[in-house]
Amino acid sequence: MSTPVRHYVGGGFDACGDPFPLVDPACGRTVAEVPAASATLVDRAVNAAREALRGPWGAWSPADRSRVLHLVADGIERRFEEFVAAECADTGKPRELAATVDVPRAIANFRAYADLLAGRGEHSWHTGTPDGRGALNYTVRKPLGVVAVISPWNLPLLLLTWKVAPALATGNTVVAKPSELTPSTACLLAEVTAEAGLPDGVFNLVHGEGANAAGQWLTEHPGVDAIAFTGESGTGTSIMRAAADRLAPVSFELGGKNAGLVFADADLDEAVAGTVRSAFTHSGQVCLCTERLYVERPVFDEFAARLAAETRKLDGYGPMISAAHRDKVLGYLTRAAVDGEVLAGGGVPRFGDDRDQGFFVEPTVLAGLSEDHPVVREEIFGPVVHLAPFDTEEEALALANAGPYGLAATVWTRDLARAHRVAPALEVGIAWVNTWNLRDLRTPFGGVKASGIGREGGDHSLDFFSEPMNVCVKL
Ligand code: NAD
Ligand code: 6OD
Repeated sequence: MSTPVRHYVGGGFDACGDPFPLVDPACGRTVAEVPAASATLVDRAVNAAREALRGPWGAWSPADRSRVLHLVADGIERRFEEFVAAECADTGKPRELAATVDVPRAIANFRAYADLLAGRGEHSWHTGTPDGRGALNYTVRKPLGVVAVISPWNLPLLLLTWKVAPALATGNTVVAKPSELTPSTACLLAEVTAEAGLPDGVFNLVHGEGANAAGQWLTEHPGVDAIAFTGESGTGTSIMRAAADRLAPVSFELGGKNAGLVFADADLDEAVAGTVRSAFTHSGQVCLCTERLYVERPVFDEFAARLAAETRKLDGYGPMISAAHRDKVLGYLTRAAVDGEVLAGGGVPRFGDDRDQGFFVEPTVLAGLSEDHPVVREEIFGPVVHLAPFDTEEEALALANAGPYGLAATVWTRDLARAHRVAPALEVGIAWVNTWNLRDLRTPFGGVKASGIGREGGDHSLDFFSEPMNVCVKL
């Protein structure tokens, strides 16, 4: 590992706290120790962040902040390989994924918000009043204050920076708590923020678990003004309770059970290749991954056979994040094998090397389960997709829109009118047509129903992390 796991509070690194093991999911070995922050350390971090709001940072102009965000991006770029190595070590993901998605997106997150901020400024003007009396109104955008950023283990750096960059862009200070399973790239990020010249206390980092630990202490802390969280929907509920007492605003990106729709007129080559990506990228451990695929009946058998064949060819994939998560995914597969049909995968691969002690699960295609089966209803967050046929567009929409989640969906069709009819009728935050996970960072990102609260991305993030205030001057 490239850097020891340490807290970063008020500009100083610190490894205090009871250590817990950091396990390499690709081989099951403990590779390092992570210090668990005490409640006192969390308190220190929040106080350092509060203090920094009153320091020079509070007087930095948007242009100054934009410049420092670019310097952070430069710093990640300079240490690109260290970031890639740390992300792969913590998650077990293939190098190619970290080097083409996670780390480039972290850089892009800082650059995108630096550029947006520079273009947008912090004042807007409105003159005149409806009744014709003279007044000059202007709106000032102010930071919320101390923001807690709590992130999960699947895309650790990408998802942390997705919130940290706009929070800093808008002048807040941050206390971040990455997942206890993947703390390393956050430590590198702390080093880079210091190298970039971010004043002490503007970015703080504490490690530890969530419930009854650093995560909970942070969200319950009266000095935290807002909470930006990505993770499970159930955790969102707990955090919302913690925030409710002091009415702290929350932005939540939560779980999903994403559906895909393949119409008979789709380009099946594209739909099969696209579904392999959408179901099995990072072994299904991306919140946007397709776990339910509905295929129009005339092409169902052909599609299922081709998807299963392509799935069997997959190799070089990464493990589940932990033994516990592997066991959870395998539990679903055991039930699916009894109640339905396994078209590809379904078990644990054997490699004949170290990886046999890791937490791998085969990419798996299932069919034949009822819509109320737990495999079809619950988020699995593993390399598992279930196929079912449909007969009409209305039925396809009803199937896709069922269930408690509403994060993302894919539609595969060559019929333009159908695409524009079906995509907006999906109850999700983002629908892709003939593609998956094609991202423009200026667009709204988030979920409906149990998949989230609020939207991030572009101006949506800058709006969440700042508060507009109106000043009215009578002329
Ligand atoms: P998780 O909710 O278990 O943990 C996420 C973070 O919250 C971790 O840092 C954890 O320590 C912390 N945490 C846990 N309990 C807490 C509590 N009571 N108070 C405060 N903090 C607490 O999620 P995970 O297992 O790390 O991530 C997988 C989940 O995240 C899946 O459900 C996935 O769909 C979701 N996810 C959603 C998105 C999105 O954009 N919608 C993106 C990535 C992951
Ligand atoms: O692309 C993004 O901005 C984003 N937040 C992706 C989330 C992926 C979930 O695992």
